[in-house]
Amino acid sequence: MNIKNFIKISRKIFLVERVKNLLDLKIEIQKMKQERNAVILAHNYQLAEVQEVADYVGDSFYLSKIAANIENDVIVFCGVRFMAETAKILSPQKVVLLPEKDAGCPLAEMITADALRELKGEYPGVPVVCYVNSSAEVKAESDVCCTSSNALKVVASLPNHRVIFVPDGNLGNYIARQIPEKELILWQGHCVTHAKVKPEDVRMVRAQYPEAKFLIHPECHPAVVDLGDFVGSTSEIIRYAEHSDAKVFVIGTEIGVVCHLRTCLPNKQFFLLHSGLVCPNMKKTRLQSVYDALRHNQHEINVEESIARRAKSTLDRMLAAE
Ligand code: CIZ
Repeated sequence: MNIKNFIKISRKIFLVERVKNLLDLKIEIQKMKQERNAVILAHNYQLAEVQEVADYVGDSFYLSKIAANIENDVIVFCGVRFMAETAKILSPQKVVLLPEKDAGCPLAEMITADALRELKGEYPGVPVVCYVNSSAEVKAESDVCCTSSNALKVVASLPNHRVIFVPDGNLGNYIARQIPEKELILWQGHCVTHAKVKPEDVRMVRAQYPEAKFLIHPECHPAVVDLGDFVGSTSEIIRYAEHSDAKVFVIGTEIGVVCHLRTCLPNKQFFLLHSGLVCPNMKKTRLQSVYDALRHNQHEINVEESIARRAKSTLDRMLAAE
């Protein structure tokens, strides 16, 4: 056998083995799930192999509502730490597992509770809206939480003229521009993945796909957001693509959404706006991590009681605003 054929056959064997492994893992995960009365929640940014075994796939708002209402004993949260923390705060009696313990969110880490307390000291009496991408401690220091799908509604519903918005400066800016009657005090944090997109990228890709609709996430820089045909959260982007008559879309958010759309809407075409739109933290969770989480009860998320109690009020106000 020549070397080329050898490589070809080895690659085939490797792929067959990998598919077999994935199938075996999927079967084992289903068994473990039943045994432990567990539910698997996966964020829209998770790998396809993880989304495929999940009972619910969506954005943090949708998944928070599920976590608050389901009856299972165990929640396996395939996402990043703040999401699993949110699930634990809303469902303290359940075991909440984060399959990859180092799956964090750099945006959430851009503000601490101490820094927020200091900011509140500069603006006494001004309410704080925190984006869901924040730690439990920051939520505990805030008045109401929001996600990208309800941020406008939450901020607009407050009677105050001034509102502190943390930690995403780009999302805050997007909201502020829609409600000029309010003054938003913005923390200048940002999502390091969405921040990679520059306006030149949008112009370049538009020239490549002039017929495409550009669907952009509000975590992108305002100059990028301004060039979109539609701006929305991951779920809103998915909904827009489902209902639009257009056939070609360029997606300005994490690649997981593109994978999801390509699977769900095979008759439409989806392109990623920028090759850097891959969240390394969201991609840490693999099928093997989900299996290990169920098998070895890892990694259990707990939130200190006094923080959880205050953070829950912040989250409950968001859920009640719906
Ligand atoms: O709300 C979420 O889950 C995030 C982080 C983004 C989105 O738009 O879904």
